[in-house]
Formats: sequence, C-alpha cells, structure tokens
Amino acid sequence: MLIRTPRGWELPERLATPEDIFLNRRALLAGAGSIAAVGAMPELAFAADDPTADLYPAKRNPAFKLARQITPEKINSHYNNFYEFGSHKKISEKAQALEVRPWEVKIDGEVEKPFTIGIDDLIRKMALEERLYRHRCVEAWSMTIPWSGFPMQDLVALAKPLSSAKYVRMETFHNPKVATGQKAAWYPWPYVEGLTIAEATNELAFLVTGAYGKPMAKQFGAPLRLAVPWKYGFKHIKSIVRFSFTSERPKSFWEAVQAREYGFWANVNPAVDHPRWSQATERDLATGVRIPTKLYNGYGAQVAHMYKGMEGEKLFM
Ligand SMILES: Nc1nc2c(c(=O)[nH]1)N[C@H]1C(S)=C(S)[C@@H](COP(=O)(O)O)O[C@H]1N2
Ligand SMILES: [Mo]
Repeated sequence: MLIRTPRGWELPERLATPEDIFLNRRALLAGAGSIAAVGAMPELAFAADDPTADLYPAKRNPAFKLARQITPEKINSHYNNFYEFGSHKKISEKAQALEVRPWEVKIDGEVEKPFTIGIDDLIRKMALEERLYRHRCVEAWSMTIPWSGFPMQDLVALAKPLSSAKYVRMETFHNPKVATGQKAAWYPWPYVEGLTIAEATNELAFLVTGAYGKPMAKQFGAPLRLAVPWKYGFKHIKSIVRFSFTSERPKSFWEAVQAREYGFWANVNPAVDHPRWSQATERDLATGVRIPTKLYNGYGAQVAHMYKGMEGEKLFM
C-alpha cells in the first residue's frame, strides 16, 4: 500500500514558485534568443569524454521545424523533473553523479531473441538527426528543445518483436546509492513507462541521445531518453536501461502512484483538466508568456488516427 505524500510537481502552488518567477523574469530580460542574463548560473556540460561526441551536431531534420522560440539551454538545463535526484526542479547538480558509461540497454520480452547492447554500439547503429520538439509538462509549463536522436521505430525494428507483442515497457536505471531519490520507498522504483507498438513506431516517437547539438546532459536523462511530444512530459522516461515487449499493458510509474491523476495514455488535451488544475494554458519557459495549450500538443495530424475507436479509454490524462 502506497503512502500518499505530497509531491512537488503535483501541487498547484508549484505553478508559481519563486523559482519559476525567477527563471521567467530572467527569460524575459534575456529577450528573444539571448541567454546573457542567465550567465550567473553554472554551466553543466556533458562529459567531455563522451565516446559519441563526434556524432554531434546531428543534421537537423527540416520536417520538425517549429515556429516557437527554442528554450535557452541554460534555462532548460536548470529546470528538470528527475525524481531519482529529488522531487523539485533543481536536480541538475545532483544528477551529475550519474555514471553514463559503461551503459547497457537490455531488449527482452516478446522478441525473436532477447539481447543486451552497449549504448555506444546502439547509437552508432542508428542514423542520428536533430528535431525541434515542443515539450508540455502536466504541470502546465512547456519548453521547445533541439533534441538529437533516432526514431524509436528503428529500435523496434532492431528488437524484432513477435506478433504477440502489443506494448513496449521501458525502465530507468535503479541505483539508490547514486540516485538518492530512489531511497524514498513510497515510490515504485524503478521509473517505468509504456507505449503501444503503434505509438512506439509512430514517426514522432523519438529516442533522444543529445540536446542542443551535443551529447545530452545528465539531467535530461542521459544517455537515452524518450520524446513523445504529443503526450505529457511524464511519459518521456529518462536514462533508459531496458525495453521489454509485452502483450499486457504495462503500468507506468505515475499511474502506479496515483492512477486517478496520471494515466497510461496521457495525451495532451487543453479541454481535459487535471483533477487539481486546468490544462487550458501553459507557461512557455522560453518567453515566460502563458499560451493556449493545443490538442495533442499541436501534433494531432501525426497522431490522432491512432486513437480512433478508443473513445472509451481515458486518452487525455
Ligand atoms: N526516470 C525519470 N524520467 C522522467 C521523470 C522522472 O522523474 N524520472 N520526470 C518526467 C517528467 S514529469 C518530465 S516533465 C520530463 C522532464 O524532462 P526535462 O527535465 O528534460 O525537462 O521528464 C520525465 N521523465
Ligand atoms: Mo512533467
């Protein structure tokens, strides 16, 4: 039985903490494109010895251009959800304790032949590209990020799932010595997320290895993290160590914690409120401006077809 404790990002008051206001005032002062005003924050770079550093910057895929302003790296890299390192946004320094090499990724479950692959071998098998994606957190803030990585459908192809496989279950590392947040026993560690095979092979489902033109910083979920931009941020599982193909729908981390508030589907919809706050608008962290939220976070043309005939499901929470 899970003990119900308050979690920072669930509290409506968190939508306007002094930290948020600070970040947004800085963003406004900085103005379009300039990050000069956030210069006081320490730079937290990727490991200089990253064995895949030569693959960046990856070529930008022009199909994923956006009109929105890119969130300055210094704002994004100091405002993160990564409960393994704490239940607040300032985990970036703690996350530097995570060792991202060696790193192995296990592929198992209903596949032709389960296997384990080193992250560098995996990355070098894939053709990396850069995509600009919007990111909409369930807490009603958003960012725009230049991710680098490869389509998840390429990983599914490598895994060779059996026809009985209907879902992909993904798992984050588990190491409470390094990730002290994992000592909090009321959470069902490790972090788990899931997608249907249709979702995982949708053109938008992206496995992220880099950001801002270089290997991804640890606080973003290095060395491998998911981006499914039509879904709320909590689906974007970080620091993945395992992909299991299953015939049964996996239970995701937040669903296990509080199913009434966080479901499996978690598709963005401004018309469906979170039980404790509105989802109609979001604060764009690049500008500090509150803007209307779009159905499927603006990606309906690419994804809405997958949910036809599923109206009985709780598709939007
Ligand atoms: N393993 C793990 N993955 C995670 C989380 C987490 O706490 N642990 N938080 C999620 C949430 S709620 C969001 S909004 C995004 C945040 O990603 P960012 O820090 O790169 O903005 O990561 C998601 N992935
Ligand atoms: Mo989130």
